[in-house]
Amino acid sequence: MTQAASATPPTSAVNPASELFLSKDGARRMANAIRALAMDAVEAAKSGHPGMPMGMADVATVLFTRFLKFDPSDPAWPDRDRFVLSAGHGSMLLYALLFLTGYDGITLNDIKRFRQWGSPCAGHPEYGHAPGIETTTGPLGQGLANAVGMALAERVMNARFGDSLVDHKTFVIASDGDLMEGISHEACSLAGHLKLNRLIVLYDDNGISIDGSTALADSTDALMRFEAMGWATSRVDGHDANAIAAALDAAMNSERPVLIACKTVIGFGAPKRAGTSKAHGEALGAEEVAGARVALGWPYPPFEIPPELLAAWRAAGARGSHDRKAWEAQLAASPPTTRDSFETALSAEIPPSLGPALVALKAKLSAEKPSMATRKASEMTLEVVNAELPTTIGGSADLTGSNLTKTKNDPVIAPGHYAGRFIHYGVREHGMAAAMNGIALHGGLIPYSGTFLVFSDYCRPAIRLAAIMKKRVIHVMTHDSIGLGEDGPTHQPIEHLAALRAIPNLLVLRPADAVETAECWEIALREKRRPTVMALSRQNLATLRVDHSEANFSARGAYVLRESDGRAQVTFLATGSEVEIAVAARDILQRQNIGARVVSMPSTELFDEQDDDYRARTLRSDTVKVAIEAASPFGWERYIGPSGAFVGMHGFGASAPYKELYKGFGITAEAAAEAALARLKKE
Ligand SMILES: Cc1ncc(C[n+]2csc(CCOP(=O)(O)OP(=O)(O)O)c2C)c(N)n1
Repeated sequence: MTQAASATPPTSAVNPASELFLSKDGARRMANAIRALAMDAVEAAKSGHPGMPMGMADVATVLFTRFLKFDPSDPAWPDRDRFVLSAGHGSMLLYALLFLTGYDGITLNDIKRFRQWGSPCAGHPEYGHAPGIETTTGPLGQGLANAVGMALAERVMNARFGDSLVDHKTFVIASDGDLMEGISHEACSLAGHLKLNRLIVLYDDNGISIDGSTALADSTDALMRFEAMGWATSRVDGHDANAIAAALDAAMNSERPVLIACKTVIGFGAPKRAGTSKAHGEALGAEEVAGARVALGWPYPPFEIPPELLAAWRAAGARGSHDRKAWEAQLAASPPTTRDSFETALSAEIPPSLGPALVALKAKLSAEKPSMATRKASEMTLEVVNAELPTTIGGSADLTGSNLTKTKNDPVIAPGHYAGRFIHYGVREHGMAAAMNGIALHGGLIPYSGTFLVFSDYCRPAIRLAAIMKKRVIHVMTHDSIGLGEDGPTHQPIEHLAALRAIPNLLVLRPADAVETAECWEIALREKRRPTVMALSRQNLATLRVDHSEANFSARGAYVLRESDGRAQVTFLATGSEVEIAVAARDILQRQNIGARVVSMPSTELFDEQDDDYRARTLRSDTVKVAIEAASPFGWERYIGPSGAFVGMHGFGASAPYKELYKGFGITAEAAAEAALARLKKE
């Protein structure tokens, strides 16, 4: 660390440094500190994106020094404004801001190690790497859609807890690429509809993307587009601090979400590369960096920030401390019940009452043995869950009546009315999944929502990010196989379970009956550090767990549902709707005095996490294994081994009543029993 930057000036020494950022020239010099750090860090790493931070430095400086409500000494302050750098490739902008304003998590040394192993300054901002990084960005459009979820969560929490505890904004820096991505349409039209007026997007309108001018591929009038979606818009010179401040001032009291198109020059200051795509994503090179130093009037060596500028930045960082303390006093003075429920919501804990309530539901289901679709069982479970857990917030991408995610007393969230618990996301699966990530990131709420499992493909990029970020986001995905019937192959998921199981840190739960469904909900809600996809049937399924037990068997991922009578020779492994087929196949073999057992496997991930002994006892290597799942065989080899059999789908489905489909595709108890017998004969 250099001398100049290592010394954090004591607050007393920060003589009205704010003078500096209030003057146009001072703001430019402060912005140049961002520019210098960005180009030097990219230069040191020999990789990265200098253009965007250099272009948006003036905008970011105005935002962070004069508008954003934050306190680096308490980065998790619940009522802070959220800042999302949606154009995550410009990550050095964020790292520079976090360092300059005084967050502990990013040091100058970290910046010097930009993009290196172990540095929090990763290529793209990664949630959890350092305080102040509100979300993981990089896949364009995701951050913007996360921000919609954050802004919605803010309004919902505000409706619950009032202005004194929840009253903040969500700011976004988004690029041309963010706006070109389809997800921006989904998320931003929802934000416009819901009148999320505390969402303010600073659009880096530099007209450049990787291939060159954006005019190569796009001629949209972004302002007209956003106005049509119900946003307020304005246009400013993104290098004029006063104009930026005036636009932000106007945005602060908008009744609609706001898009401010900031006309900027990518790579501002770089003599040859500024304004060209050459500034976008590679180190500028020694000569260009030296030229930029001259053009910007920045005579300092790499990574050196002159003390008066650092002091001014730290003063900007210290601005929020007073508000934060006042907020803390307000929280302390709130009625104990309000404070309690606010803190409980933020703690993300599940109330102790939930366990017994779900056990009671399981007991009822085991006793009544309904024939019930697991989507219906999920609805029943949600009635219990939502009564115990005020923090859940449901929704559906226009399939509410199919997903059954709306419980009886869920009021709907509507424009200007945020005291509800259910979000009609519209036909916007991708926007929904990303907004759910934003809701989870905001804190205080547990988002769950629904679509058909086949449309998990439309949600996948956001689900993947939830998994990377380790956030509890629960996707209720119904119509989980050919069992949905007549809608045919476009709607019948085949490869989706395998594809979702391939995402690290994602739980895929496919319960076999109503009891397992209750168990799976409990698992998903207790998983504080990973998202869940719940794959649920459209068709009715028999209750197989008829002997009540308090224990959550599904939590082990797989368990023996039916033991064999006599010596076990065959193990059927199945998930979801195919477990009842496995039970029937077992009965066929048992009638022939062949000992067969059934393992229900609601989650391969949870099963893989069990100890060797449990897995060996469950799978039994001395038995022939037959897996039954109405989906792709991909991945089942590891459980059935080379001599096992798979009964399932080997291509796309078809349009017909579901019972005929199961017969037509050979997913029957008879076929499974025959597969087992054929394997036994070979032995
Ligand atoms: C979904 C997605 N597609 C592609 C990319 C690769 N990529 C990174 S930046 C970029 C476009 C750059 O243009 P713009 O968004 O205008 O950023 P700027 O050049 O202004 O920095 C692309 C295609 C990505 N990060 N995410």
